[in-house]
Amino acid sequence: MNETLTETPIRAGNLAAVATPPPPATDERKGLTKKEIAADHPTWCPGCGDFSVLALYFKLIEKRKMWHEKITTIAGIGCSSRFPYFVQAHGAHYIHGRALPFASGISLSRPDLHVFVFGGDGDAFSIGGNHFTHTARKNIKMTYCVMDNWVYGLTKKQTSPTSPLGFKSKTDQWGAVDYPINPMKQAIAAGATFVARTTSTNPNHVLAMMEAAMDHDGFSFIECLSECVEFYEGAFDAANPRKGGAFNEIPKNHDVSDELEAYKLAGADFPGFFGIFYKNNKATKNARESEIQRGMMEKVKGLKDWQILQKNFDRMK
Ligand SMILES: Cc1ncc(C[n+]2csc(CCOP(=O)(O)OP(=O)(O)O)c2C)c(N)n1
Ligand code: SF4
Ligand SMILES: [Mg+2]
Repeated sequence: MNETLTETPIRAGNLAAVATPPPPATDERKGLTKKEIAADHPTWCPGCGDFSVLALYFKLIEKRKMWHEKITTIAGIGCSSRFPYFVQAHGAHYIHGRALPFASGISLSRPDLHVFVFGGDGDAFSIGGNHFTHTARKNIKMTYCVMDNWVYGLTKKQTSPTSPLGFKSKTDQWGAVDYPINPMKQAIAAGATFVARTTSTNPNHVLAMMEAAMDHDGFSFIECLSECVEFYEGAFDAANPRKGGAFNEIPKNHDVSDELEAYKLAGADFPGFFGIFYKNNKATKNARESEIQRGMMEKVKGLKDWQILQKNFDRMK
């Protein structure tokens, strides 16, 4: 900021700007308030589960003292993917299913940012299915929260990859005939290094999962059940004690590094378990690539940019 100001001619009108002190060092800055993080008024239907996920994201930002310039919120397309519109920070409402490759570029080039991706079950597992698999196996550092409502909400009720058998929709008028995917199993098998499940009706649990995911150095994936009150009302009542359902946390003695055990827990009938199923600490793509870059920079130490370029061209001959 000060560099720009020194280049600006000082006139009466901009003296105040010159006198403005630089922002304090980051550790002296106060955390953002909800008012400073909230952008547009969310356009979701009243009662949509996505409101709760957004409110908890704001809480996370407040609690963990993140600042606008250090947060990036990425999404694909869908009701849930409208998320970045409502957050006052950098972000992108990107192409349907392509949020993860976009976020990967940000993560790999800006290690100082917290990269969060939000989206729906269709975005993640239909059109984005292949990106989900590859981002997970590469272990690229980011937090991906899929707001799973078991339906395509934005396009008004088509069967999604998580819709249960028999679900009547515009694409399956006689009831869904395809077996649904299990997001926990899918993520574990793909190589995700943090795999958790929560539900928007349990705010404390959502926040706890978001915090743990954010602290994980790698690809952290959260499936958050988030009811579509318009096209799949009551889908998750069986997971909500206030509606007579059961919220069962993962047993305390579960070893999160045990992949097979995590897989078994993921196979429980709905409502299943909630919490962290699986976690391991293998190196991220971010770390592996920066190691290569460090080695390369060492080799070209002292050379000018054009000499490095020439060396590369020579190697291609
Ligand atoms: C390439 C492409 N194909 C299809 C669509 C239409 N489309 C938009 S959102 C969507 C599905 C959204 O479902 P989901 O990801 O579950 O989000 P929700 O609305 O349920 O939150 C589809 C098929 C699109 N926008 N772009
Ligand atoms: S259609 Fe469903 S998912 Fe979309 S905003 Fe409305 S309740 Fe939420
Ligand atoms: Mg959906």
